Parts: sequence; C-alpha cells; structure tokens
Amino acid sequence: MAKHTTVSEESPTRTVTTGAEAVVAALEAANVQHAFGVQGGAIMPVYDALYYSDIRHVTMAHEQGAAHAADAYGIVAGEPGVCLATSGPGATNLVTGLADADMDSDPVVALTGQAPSDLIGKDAFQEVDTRGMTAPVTKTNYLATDPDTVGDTVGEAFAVARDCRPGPTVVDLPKDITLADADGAPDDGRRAGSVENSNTADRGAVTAAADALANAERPVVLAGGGVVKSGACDGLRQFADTYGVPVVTTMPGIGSFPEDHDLAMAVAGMHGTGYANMALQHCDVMLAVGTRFDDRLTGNVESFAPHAEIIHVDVDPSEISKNVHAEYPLVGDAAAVLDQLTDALFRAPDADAWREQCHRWKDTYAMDYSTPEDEPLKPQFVVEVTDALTPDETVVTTGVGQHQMWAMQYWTYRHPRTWVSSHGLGTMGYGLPAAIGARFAADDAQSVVCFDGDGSFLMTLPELAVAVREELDITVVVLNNAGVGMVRQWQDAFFDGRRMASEYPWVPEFDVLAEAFGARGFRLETYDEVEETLRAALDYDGPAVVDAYVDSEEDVYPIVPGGGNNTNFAMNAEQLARL
Ligand SMILES: Cc1ncc(C[n+]2csc(CCOP(=O)(O)OP(=O)(O)O)c2C)c(N)n1
Ligand SMILES: [Mg+2]
Repeated sequence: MAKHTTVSEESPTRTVTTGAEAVVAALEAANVQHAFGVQGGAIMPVYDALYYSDIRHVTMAHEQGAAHAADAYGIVAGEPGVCLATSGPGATNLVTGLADADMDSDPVVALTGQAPSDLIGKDAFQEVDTRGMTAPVTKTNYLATDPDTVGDTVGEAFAVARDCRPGPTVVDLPKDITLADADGAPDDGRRAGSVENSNTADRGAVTAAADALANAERPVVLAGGGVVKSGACDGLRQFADTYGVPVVTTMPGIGSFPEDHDLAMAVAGMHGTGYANMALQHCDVMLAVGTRFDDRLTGNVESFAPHAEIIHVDVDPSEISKNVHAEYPLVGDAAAVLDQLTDALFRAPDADAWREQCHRWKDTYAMDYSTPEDEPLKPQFVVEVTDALTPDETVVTTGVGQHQMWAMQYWTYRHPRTWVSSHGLGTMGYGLPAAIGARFAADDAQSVVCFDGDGSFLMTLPELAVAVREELDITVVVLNNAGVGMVRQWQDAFFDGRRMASEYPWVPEFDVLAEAFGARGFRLETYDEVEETLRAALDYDGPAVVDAYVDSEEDVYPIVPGGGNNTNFAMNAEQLARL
C-alpha cells in the first residue's frame, strides 16, 4: 500500500502506542511539515509511524543530500529542518551535512536508526557509534533508551536546535526502543524551561557601548549570520538609518541589510569587496553583531581592524573575544540588543566625512570584470543576467568554489534568508540538495536558483532525480569551467602554476544528463544566447539545468591571500603579483 498523500483527521499517530509513534508525535507537536531522508533497516519503525502522519517526507538520493536539504530548509524557514537516516552508513553519510550545519549555526534535527540496544557494542550489523561520531559536529546529541520518554527527547532536540544560537542535534534511535510499547504522547515539543530568543544585554554595558558609538568618527556595523537568524534585520535597518552608520556584512550575514542601500558596503573578507575591507580596516568603532570573526573574514587577525574598538553582540558568550578581542562585550539576542542600542544612543555619531570616504571607496574599488566578445563567456555576466531576470526575493543556493564567490559578488541581495550557502565547512555539493530543501521552505512565489560549479554539481547530482520526482521548480546554473577552478586559481597564484588535479580533461554534458534524469537541460556558450536561454530555463515549471560554458581562466577578485592583511587585497592579477 503506497503512502497516502493526504491522511484523515483521525490519523492513528495521535494515539501513541510505540516509541516510533512517540517520535513522530513529537515532530508533529513541533509543527514539522517536511522531513528529508533515506529509508533503511534500523529506522524502519519511525518510517512506519510516518506512514500515518501528515508530515511530508521527501526521499533523497543520499543522506548527505538529506542533511543539506534540511539545513537549507532551516535557513529559509527559520525553523529546524529535519532529516532521517538509518544506522551505520546512513548515519556516516549524514556527518558532512551535520558538520556543515554546525559550522554555520543552522538549525537541523537528525533522527538516526541504531542497532537494537542489546547489540550495541557488539559490532552488530550497520552499527556505528553515532553519538561518538557526531558529538564534535552537533550542538548536542542523544541516544534514546526509553520508549516512554523518547518523544520528549525528540522535542528537546528540536528546542535545542532552534533556541539561542541554533545548530544541529541528533537523536539516535535503537530499533528496540522505537518498536517497543510506549505509554503516551510526548509533551508539546518544547523542553521545559526552553529559552526564548529575547534575552537582552546588561544595561550598563549597553550604555558604555552606546557612548563609544556616539563619540565615534568612523563607525561601522559588521552584520553576521546571527542578525538573520535572530530576525534582527529590521532593527539593523532602523539603527543604520537613524544613526547613519555604514553596514558591512559577513558571508552568512548576506541579506541582513539590502545591498542596494546607500549605507551598504557589501561583504568583507578574503573575496569580499575592497570597500568593505577598507571600511573595516579604517573604522574606529565596530559594532559586530552575530559574527564569530572567522579567519576567512579577518585575514591575519593581528592586523584586522587595527584602529577599532569592538562592540561584540552575540547570544553565545563563548564567542566573545574568541578570535578578536571585544572592548564592549554585549551578550544577548541580536534583535533585542540592537533595539537596546538604538534606544541608548543619545545622538548620531558625527560621521559625515567618514560616510563620504566610504562612498569614495565604493567608487574606487567598484566590482568589475571585462566581457571581450572574442573570449569565452564570463561567469559574472551569467550571474548578473540571472539576477536581472528573476524576482526580487529569489533564493540563491550555491556549491563551493569560484562560482560561489561570483554568486555572492554579482547578485544584489536585498532580503534575509535568500542567500543559502556553505560558509564555515565549505562543502562542495551543497548547492543542489540545498535548492531542494529551500524549495520546500520558500513561498511559491519565490524562485529558487542554484549556482553550481561543475565539480560541486558532480558531487551530489543524483539529487536531481528527487527534484524531478517531486516536480520542484528550481533552476540549476552550472558555471562550468571544466575543473575545480578555485584550486586552479590558487595553484596559479601560490604554487607557480602547477595545475595538479584541478583541470578536468573532460566533463559530462550536464544538459544531456539533465534530460536523462527527466529535467530540462540547456547549454549556454555565447553572449548572445545568455538572456534567451536563462529566460527559458527560469520559465520552465520544473527542474532545469543550464550548462554554462564559462571562461576556465577567469579568476575571483578581489582576493586577500590566505592569512594576509585585509588592507592588502588585489583587484586583478597584476596587483596580486605585486603583493
Ligand atoms: C567536499 C570538498 N572537497 C574538496 C574541496 C576543496 N575545494 C574547494 S573549492 C574547490 C573547487 C570546486 O570546483 P567547482 O565546484 O567546479 O567550482 P569552481 O571553483 O570551478 O567554480 C575545491 C576542490 C571542498 N571545498 N569540498
Ligand atoms: Mg568548476
């Protein structure tokens, strides 16, 4: 009997008689609408209980895809994404996706099957130590031991994944626990005493930070991913508009502030804009909100923002002064603390000259690339045209590599939760499964576009079968440079051009491959076909793949060489050679 697509109100899972039903009841109590996973022996009881649930399960091709889809779902929806896997290889396949979510503080709940309790430790079939294996890459994890409390454990895992600084959690479910009789439904899916994200910072500390801001001559906001996660974007906008403070973002902070705003300085860091890096390097007071000062952002931390007093707002106290010393630590939720600061600031800083300087930098270091007709297509152009052809709130997902940087640099992000990428872990293959997860979380009116690299696409492309099966309206634009271009760029720059294992002598025809999967495939090679081809792919109501043959010699600029000083960025190859 195939799974019903709609289930009656009298859904039998409302009556909890087994551990597995308690698990599903806990997901329903947490208002879970979608789950991504792959079936298998030890998780079968949970799937059997899902049979009678209204939760829509999306069968993925690979558990890594399930974890990335859940991660992207969590980013776009702002609620934890859920993924399921069986024990052993199912669980090991999840680990990359969990590590990715952990690095980016994305809310994910993973449910894994496990060998029966009495066989754990005996090298049972498909037994791995899932708790041990996932401990370093999760916020917390659990091994269920009691069918009567397993539902509460899942509810707690959900609350922990979502609350304060979000992150992934795992509940490992031995098969005997999910099969066993259970004596009732779990609670409402919230852990008793669950923390709401409304905590404010110490008032005295806020007043001191506000004083520093009011007296600043060169103030800047550095907005990180925490601004998006806490829903602080409106508060940030109000703060910046009221006090005239330029706003730089980190990569995860993209979308926290509209990039077409007069005060927007775009993204800083290794491949950030020159003007963002100049603003950070020359500011005298930095209001850093919800960022962990990752090394790709700071470059050499000793030379990062050398003139700045730093106000660091973070919900996680362990982030304060971890990488960069904070003169003014403000522990609290980004939205709440930004409101506090907006209230506490008694006057705008006197920063006319600084704002003019920032505008001059925006002109001097404007993003640019050339499009000679006799050279192959430039990837940046493909990104810009796609942006122009899509609605304002389109969700962009990416793989990892040069294409990811061009998608960041040449698309104008105006809204939170429209940029979905792998930052901290830098996981090739993230883009397509992320587009699938994002598609389920986004509004129907929103488009979903994945910019992928040929290398990244090859890592998870079986998920295209899922997009076809689920009739998902997504467009994958493969910026195909016949190789792992980011590695090739570094070899050219830092390994005397020895292109070891970075150029593909041959790549599959992705448009033909897409058709074989049942998707629509398009091939793009010349400037005059860009607009028409992209339009056709975007208009197609289903999964479409555009195989864009782009210049394999094109490099990403600006670049701050790894561990370098962020003032020393190169805008082109000649400048890089002189650094
Ligand atoms: C899983 C994984 N393996 C290896 C790497 C190292 N790596 C970083 S960027 C990159 C190039 C990716 O190639 P592609 O997806 O084609 O993107 P391009 O740089 O060519 O745009 C590689 C191999 C990685 N980030 N992730
Ligand atoms: Mg490539």
